[in-house]
Amino acid sequence: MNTLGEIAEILKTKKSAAIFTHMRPDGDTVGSGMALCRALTMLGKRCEVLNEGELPDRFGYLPCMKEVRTSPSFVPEIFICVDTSNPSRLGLLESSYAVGIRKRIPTVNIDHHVANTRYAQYNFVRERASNCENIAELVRLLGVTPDKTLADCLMLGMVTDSGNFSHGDVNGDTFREAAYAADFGGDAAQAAYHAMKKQSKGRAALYAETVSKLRYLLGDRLAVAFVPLSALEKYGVPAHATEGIVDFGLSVDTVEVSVCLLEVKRGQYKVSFRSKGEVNVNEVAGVFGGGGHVLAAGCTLFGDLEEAVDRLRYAVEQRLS
Ligand SMILES: [Mn+2]
Repeated sequence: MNTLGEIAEILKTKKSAAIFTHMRPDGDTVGSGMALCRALTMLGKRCEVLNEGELPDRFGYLPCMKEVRTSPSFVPEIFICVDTSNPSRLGLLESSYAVGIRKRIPTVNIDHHVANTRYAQYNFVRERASNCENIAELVRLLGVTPDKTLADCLMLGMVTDSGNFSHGDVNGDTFREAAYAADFGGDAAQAAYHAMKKQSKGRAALYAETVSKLRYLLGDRLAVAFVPLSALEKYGVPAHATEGIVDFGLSVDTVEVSVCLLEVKRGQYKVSFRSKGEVNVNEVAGVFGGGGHVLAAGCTLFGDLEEAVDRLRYAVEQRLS
């Protein structure tokens, strides 16, 4: 492992960088990427942020997000992955990353996921409510004074990954870094509305239908939500509109673990987990080849829905006291 100070010194010696963000991008990965890109650009370096696909509209309130590209436009002196626990999380960009390694482009990994595999040449992994807290510290170590755009990018990641400062892993550092971003113009209220709360009528209807069909297992300690492909079609919403549904189950007082299964194609489900703390859902997701954090994780399951629910129920049951 390296220190952020060492990584700052390495970045200062490079004239250009490509910043990789993870698939199904969230506010923390794009916030980390754009904030760091802006800092490096202010230092006179050529820099771009990459993501495998188009960004969700909810990040569009920050005009700089339009600059995120789906493929590299130049060969940089260094690769930086942010908020990405392993290279397969880069999705379609994993091959670009692998080509760079073959060309001996040095790699940096800056992340906050407990399951991070330390896959780069230079690694900084520190568990925090958001990776943007790590990036805020790096920005200071780079000697950059944030402008409003940079501060808004940091705030986006901190607000979204901390559940609007409500998750169990929020600590003093979260608030200190949020205060730092706010001091330079980062708008927390705007981030919370545009990136978290705002929804279309279709999404509101999908949400209402899904939570009305919530199932309770293991003596009401496990909540299971299911979103079939047909529901996305019925309400005309994209798959990422299901984000947040898993949090509803956890709000029920008896529930320790909440799960949401999103049917991505016939017989294949993207599974999201949330825990109140008794169960380490990073471990539960790990049983099925996934991972994430102690309180929030994900994996993919295949096969019949009822069998998938049974496997999840068993894995959670083993970890409930
Ligand atoms: Mn994150």
